[in-house]
Amino acid sequence: MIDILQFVPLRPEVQRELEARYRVHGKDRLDEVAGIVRGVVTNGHSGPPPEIIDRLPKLEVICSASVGYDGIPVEYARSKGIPVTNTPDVLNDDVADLAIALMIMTARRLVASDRYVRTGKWPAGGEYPLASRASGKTVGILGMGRIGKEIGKRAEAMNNKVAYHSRRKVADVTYDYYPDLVELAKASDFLIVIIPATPQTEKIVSKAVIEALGPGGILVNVARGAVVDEDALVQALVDGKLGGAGLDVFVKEPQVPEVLFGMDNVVLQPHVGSATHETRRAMSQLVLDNLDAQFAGKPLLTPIL
Ligand code: 8YV
Repeated sequence: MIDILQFVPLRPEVQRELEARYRVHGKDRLDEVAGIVRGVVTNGHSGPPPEIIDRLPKLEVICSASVGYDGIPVEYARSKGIPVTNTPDVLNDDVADLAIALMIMTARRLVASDRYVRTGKWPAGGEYPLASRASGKTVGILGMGRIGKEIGKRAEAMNNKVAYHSRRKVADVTYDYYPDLVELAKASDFLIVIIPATPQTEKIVSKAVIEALGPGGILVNVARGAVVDEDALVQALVDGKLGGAGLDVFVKEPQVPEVLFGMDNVVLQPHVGSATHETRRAMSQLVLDNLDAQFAGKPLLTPIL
């Protein structure tokens, strides 16, 4: 049997299949099995780092249960002739749904109003304060890839005007393209962030972008914490220079700036973009399918190119 080093578990029904087909070892057995493992199962945050890759002389493939791969040294692996696969497309709907949910929940203050009811404040407090519409507005999308396009469809279905910024104009969308992110933020009521975390995108949502979105604007981040200047975001919210934020990702997960906890114009989620039974199963299955393809000598299904 082929030996696999597993950094993160797959969904139980797929994990059983993985263990039926391969000899699976946990990270804790790295020292004993480093010389024999031919595949690694991981996710976008868990490596393996270059120094671990160097300890695996027989490694042929790294399969990640994630669409993002900022936690995997893809170029380094590639330089060693080791392809990396991820799990695109199967999670597009979940992440797009969450982005729109965060947009609506933040604009309409739904988490705070829910808390108002649950804590028994309604009877004495009377009508909950008015909030803001999440439709009929301008939704700016940073990143027009497969998930960004799904977000655009949903935003348009809510009678919003959609505009976007990406490195270059995308051929198969008709939304207004803004080559300058600050200008997009100025023109938007909502700015939804769905770009990969790379050295080039680190803190791309800068203080200037946040303040251009302004006191009437809401930032939604379903990408990675690293693509936003989190200190500037927090300060803008504290100073009232940003209208609100719906955040599923943070720089130092699972640590979240505690000053955000008391803000009714902020919605916080624990990185649940793809966290449904259906999607995580599909991601796990795609990991297994890529492993099987590799060791059957067939083309990988979703290699990172
Ligand atoms: C998962 C994600 O949180 O796909 C990604 O890039 O961030 C999420 O789908 C994570 O990778 C766990 O599998």
